[in-house]
Amino acid sequence: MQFELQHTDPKSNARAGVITTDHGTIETPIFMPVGTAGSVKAVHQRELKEDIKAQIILGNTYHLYLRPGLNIIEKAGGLHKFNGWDRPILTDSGGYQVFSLSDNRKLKEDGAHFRSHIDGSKHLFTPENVVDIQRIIGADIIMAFDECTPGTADYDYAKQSMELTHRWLVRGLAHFDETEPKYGYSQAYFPIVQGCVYPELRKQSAEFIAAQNREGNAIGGLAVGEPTDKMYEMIEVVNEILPKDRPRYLMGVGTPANILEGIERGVDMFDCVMPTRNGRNGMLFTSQGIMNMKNKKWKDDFSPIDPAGTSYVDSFYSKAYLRHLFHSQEFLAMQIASIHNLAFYLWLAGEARKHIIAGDFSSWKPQMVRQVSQRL
Ligand code: PRF
Repeated sequence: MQFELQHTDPKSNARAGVITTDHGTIETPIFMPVGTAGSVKAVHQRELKEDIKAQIILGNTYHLYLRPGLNIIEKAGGLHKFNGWDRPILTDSGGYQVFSLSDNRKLKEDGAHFRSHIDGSKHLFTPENVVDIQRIIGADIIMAFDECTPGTADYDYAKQSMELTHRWLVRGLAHFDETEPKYGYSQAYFPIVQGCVYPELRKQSAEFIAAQNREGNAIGGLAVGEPTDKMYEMIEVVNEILPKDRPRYLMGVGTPANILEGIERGVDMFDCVMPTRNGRNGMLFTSQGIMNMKNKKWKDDFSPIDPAGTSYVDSFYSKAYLRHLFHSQEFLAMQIASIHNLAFYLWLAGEARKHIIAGDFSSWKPQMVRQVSQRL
């Protein structure tokens, strides 16, 4: 994997670059749709490519390991072959999902012990075996095994948790460096900064992560219950330290406004379930603001879903029709909303990139933050 930094905004830390992987290039800043179980929910791969213009998608170690299981994925020749997505894939390492989904989880020095949320079976994730699993899945970008410290943790807990994440990182990296990709293309390993809302811990963690000198770096443990301005402050502290010539990935963030604020502070990659999960619930993000499609207000509004939208669903379907689909609990409602929201998120990252390159990001961003945050 390579990263070429193309432009830096003169008035902020926003950057435009290109990541090159063996499955193709990614223009940054980028939003990565979440495909937890190897599928971006309610969206075909063809729509992901042609309508949404996704350049990379996410998969989850936790879900894929439990179901369909590694035998099937390896037999298929990796996740790209299994799901038909031939562009880059990044997989999260499982630690975060163990904590949000599994039953009976316990963190110990060796790793995370847990029971499957599907059938109650017992499992252990370690920094080493999540490398093996992500090698078998065949992700282009493999994530380190970390503990995502809750945003409300006290200093002592946050410090111990960060130190555990660092010890796990050293083990994971050693194992990564002594193992090989399975399918002939290369895989990168991104370490993850933790440290909760404590600037001195974030600094320590960013220094530790930067010293590993990997192809890219991630910022974890944000958007997990801390105030939004704390999140922005922590991104600033960390990005002071993370190397400028490597991509920076802010995990699990966020709203359209969060993404623009992250870009301004030097983040290159984002993922979030919001466009798909909230979309399936009737929430549409647009360049003019946020719409709840279940609202009575749209019942006889036959105008296009989003006249400024870039995907075909935006002009093909009306607001009134989409509202009707949601009220009738039609599957098509979720498909339309997911395609629209993802296309909008990709458009927003692409516009940010254009404005960084044009040199007017700093004047474009504040008015865009206002627009995308309005309730329509
Ligand atoms: N760690 C990992 N995955 C994550 C996070 C994290 O801290 C977050 C936090 N926003 C989302 N996904 N491994």
